[in-house]
Amino acid sequence: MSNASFIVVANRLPVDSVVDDEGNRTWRRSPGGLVTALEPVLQANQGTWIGWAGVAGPAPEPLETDDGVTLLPVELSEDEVLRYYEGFSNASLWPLYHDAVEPRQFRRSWWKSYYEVNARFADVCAREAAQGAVVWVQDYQLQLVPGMLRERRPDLRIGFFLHIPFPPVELFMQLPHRMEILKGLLGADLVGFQRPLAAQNFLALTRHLLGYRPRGHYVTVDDRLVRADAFPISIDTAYNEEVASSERVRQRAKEIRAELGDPETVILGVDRLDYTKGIEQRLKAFRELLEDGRLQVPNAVMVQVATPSRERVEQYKVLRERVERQVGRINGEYGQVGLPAVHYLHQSFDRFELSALYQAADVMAVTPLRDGMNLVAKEYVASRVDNRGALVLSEFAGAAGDLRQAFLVNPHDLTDLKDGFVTATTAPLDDKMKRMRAMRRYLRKHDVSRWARSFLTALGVPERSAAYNPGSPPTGD
Ligand code: ADQ
Repeated sequence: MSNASFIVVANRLPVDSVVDDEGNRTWRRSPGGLVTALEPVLQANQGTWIGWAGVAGPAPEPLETDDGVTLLPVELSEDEVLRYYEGFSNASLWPLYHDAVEPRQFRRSWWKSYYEVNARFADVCAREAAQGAVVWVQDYQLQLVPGMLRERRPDLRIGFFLHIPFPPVELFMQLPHRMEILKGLLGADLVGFQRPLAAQNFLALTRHLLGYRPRGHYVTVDDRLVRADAFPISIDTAYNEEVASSERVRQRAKEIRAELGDPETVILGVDRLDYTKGIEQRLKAFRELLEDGRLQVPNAVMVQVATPSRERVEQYKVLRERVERQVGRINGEYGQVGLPAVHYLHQSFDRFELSALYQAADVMAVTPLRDGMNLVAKEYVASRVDNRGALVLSEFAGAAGDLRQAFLVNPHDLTDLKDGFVTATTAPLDDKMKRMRAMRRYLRKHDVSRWARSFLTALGVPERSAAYNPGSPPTGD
């Protein structure tokens, strides 16, 4: 047994293993909200992050960062990437948990691989954890880990956080091996969700499937109390504001507007190219608005950034083709020479370019059919240091529970979606600024470090979480 007192277990490490031109293996940091949130706790405890390094084949050697954090890669074979990750995680669980907005697929070989990979993560963690350590397991790819870990190490304090929605009972019941998944999650002391409704769905399921009697946020499992509650994730607000305030970003935002032909209205979408994000519905709404003459090119243009995602999964290939065909059709019908109606970018950008895009956008369209939270909505608000711009936000994004002053729409209702765009475009400036100010205030208070702190405090980690040291181990095994 090793001596890690704080462990994060996630499908991916916060770094990618890459092979450079000379064939040497190096690490590339992949900065993200989760890393920012967890870094202080990991550093204070000389913690360990367990995850896949992003390339199939034997796991690279563990890496110790300058801050004393250990990154521990877990091996995934090519076949496991196909079955555990692309299969069960992304073609079975992902669509089902997002209200089955696309049909889910089930294959028995995918489940077997999901089970085996989860067991591997649990084994590595059980080996690394110090007596009484705190373990925080992340997301839908690892739902069996809490249960497997508890079997191996009952002395641990285990938290689990689901980044995506948790479906209502009727939908969850479709899932083969539903019982194992539910029991896997119940291995945790604390199961965290983005929204209160998700926690309620989960607790209702323990009653429905297992005959338990949840009370408030708690359910008793054997002689343990498991808490299920909402912890809406957020962003590093101060960092987003800092980037947005830089001269470089301000200049670039002006440039972008000029490059777009200085239109009156720039509507922006920034999403992973995923069918849950409602990109097709958004494009359809924009096309109909042009058709109806309620918006006109070149006064109004749309920029759609669609980050490449899960490109080997069939549904994602089909989606890309459909979106690109749709963009082509809109530009064919409504574009002018040198002035397309939709600027489509299938690329990743750095924080500066994204921030400049946010600042260049009069209307930000965040209209997923279903989304756990949606950080793009929050990044847009935090980046509007000028208090301008308007956020059109889907009621089905977890973010709608936090950003209440957004222009809320139902993306399943095309008329409502179109009206939302027009209202956001034409609302008086003082109304828009009032909304933006209120949302910015909210995000200043509710940032990602508060999210991590509140989860860890609920898990029993003392309030001074960044300097947390678990002291004397609780009794257990
Ligand atoms: P995602 O589905 O990936 O996350 P989201 O919350 O919107 O969705 O986060 C996307 C992130 O990627 C944002 O930080 C955004 O800035 C970045 N990004 C998007 N396009 C980019 C581009 N072209 N270049 C560079 N960066 C880009 C899942 C859940 C969400 C939940 C998060 C966190 O599906 O609902 O909010 O986890 O819990």
